[in-house]
This record gives sequence, C-alpha cells and structure tokens, in this order.
Amino acid sequence: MDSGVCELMMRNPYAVAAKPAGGIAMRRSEETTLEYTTNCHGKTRHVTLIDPAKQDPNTAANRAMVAIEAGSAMIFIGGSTDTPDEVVHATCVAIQEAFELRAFAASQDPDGDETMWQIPVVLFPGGAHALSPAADAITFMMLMNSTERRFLVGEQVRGAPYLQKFGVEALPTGYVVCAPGGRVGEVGAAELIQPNDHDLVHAYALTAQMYGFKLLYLEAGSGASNQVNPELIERARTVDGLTLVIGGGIRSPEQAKRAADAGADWIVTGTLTEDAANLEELRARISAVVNAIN
Ligand code: 1GP
Repeated sequence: MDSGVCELMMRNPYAVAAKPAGGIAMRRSEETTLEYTTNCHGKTRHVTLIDPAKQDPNTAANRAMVAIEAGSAMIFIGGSTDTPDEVVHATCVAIQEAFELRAFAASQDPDGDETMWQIPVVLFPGGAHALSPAADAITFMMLMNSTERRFLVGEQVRGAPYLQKFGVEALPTGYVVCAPGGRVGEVGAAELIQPNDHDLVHAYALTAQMYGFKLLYLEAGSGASNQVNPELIERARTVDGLTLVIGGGIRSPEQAKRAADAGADWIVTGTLTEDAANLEELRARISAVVNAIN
C-alpha cells in the first residue's frame, strides 16, 4: 500500500500542496479537526459518510458538496473493507478540490460564506489499507468489542507510521458495534452490544475515557434494520469527556432525532446518501435529517 499511495502523492501535487507542515489542510487552519469535532456547544451535528467504492470521485465530490449545502458538518470517507488505496485517495482529492474551489468562490463573493466550506474530510477506515494523505484526519479507532487483535491494535500499528508521514491528524476513537451489527460486526468479529446491555455500554464508555479516547462511536452497522437503542446512547452519555458519534440504520429524520435526543453529538448516515436517486433527492433527505436534530 505504501508505494501506491506515495506514488500518488508525487503524481498529484494537490495532495501535498493542501497540507502545510502541521498537517492540517490550509482550508482549515483555524483549529484542529479534533477541536472542531469535540467542540459541540451542546448541538448535534451530521456526518455524511461516503463510500469510495460506491461511485466515481467526481460523483462523490458532487454528493459531498450537496451534503454541505444541506447542512452536514463533516464528511467521512470509508465503508467497504476492500477498497483500494487509489480509489480512497482519488475520492479524498476530488472532495478536497471541490471544497477548495467553493471556498475560493465564496471568498470572492461579498455575499459568500467561505467558512461554510471549512469542513473536514475524515477517513473512516476499515483497516490500514484505506488511507490517503489528502484527508484532514482519520477516526483512529479501536474496535473495542472485537475478539480479534487485528481490530483492537494490529491494523492501527500498521497504519500509524503512514499517518505520521502523511500528516493526517488522528481522532482517538473507541468504536463499539451494537446489534444488529451488520457486516462490520461480522468482519470485525464483534461481541455485539445488545439493546439492553446498558451496564456493558457504560463500561465500554468508561474504558474509552480511561484510555484517553476523545470520541466514542456506537455503530449498529451500515444499512442496519435497527438503529442503536437510544437507551444505550443515554447511558454512554453519562460518562464525561467523550464526544458521542452514532451511526448505522438511521434513515429517517425521526430516527435521527431519537439519537440526538438521547445525547448523540454526531449522527452519521451513509445509506441515506447512497440510495438517493439524484442530487436533489439527496439534498432533501439530508436537510430533513439536519433539521430534525437542530
Ligand atoms: C456505517 O454508521 C455508518 O458505518 C452509517 O450507516 O449506512 O446505515 O447510514 P448507514
């Protein structure tokens, strides 16, 4: 994977030019992505998850722009477990370039809002293979309820040197898969948190806090038939110092509101974006979710 990505870095001046020595894209020089992610001010925000395997990079960039216009506050890049680095990287580059152009255009327009495009593009990886130097940050995750070393620390050890080299900021994240769990539950060999495992999710949240993780991601699995039980979110919320990210199976504004009311800081949707027939449908769907959580 290293040679492929390094070649891409050399071939594509943007990927390098977008990053000053500090590692944060110039479009977002005011605060780190971790600060942006964890300074929630009591509001629930929305993440649009884009799976690079599901569309070409230009389509991904168009979807990302519509998502931001509709009120999403972050873009995650990830999903499928076997996407080649090149595809992940090309998608990150296309989205960064699109946001950069929109920010520039807004800066030239007296009525434009440049800050609207200061949105982080964050890797949400299935392992050490899906990394890109063009991302602002990565959810650097321990799949806490996996039974396999690889997902607890193995992939992380493989990926960390590349992230350091690329200057991609790590967002320390405890990732906990809840029933039904879907493909990530199976592939990640997770001992799923059941809807009534209130004490267990509390123990995981405490463990995440004690490890120093800043984010806790409760995941029901992409396309899940049920979202994470809001009671689990409420219980995790009782632990201080964690930014709660909730995703999997959220398809309606009502479901998003349920998660937000239970204490989610971020709501992630992926399938909602993939299923939309066109960009206008996508805009309407994301707007409805964003309005419901505000
Ligand atoms: C998956 O939590 C995300 O990792 C999003 O799930 O595709 O069900 O929205 P959905």
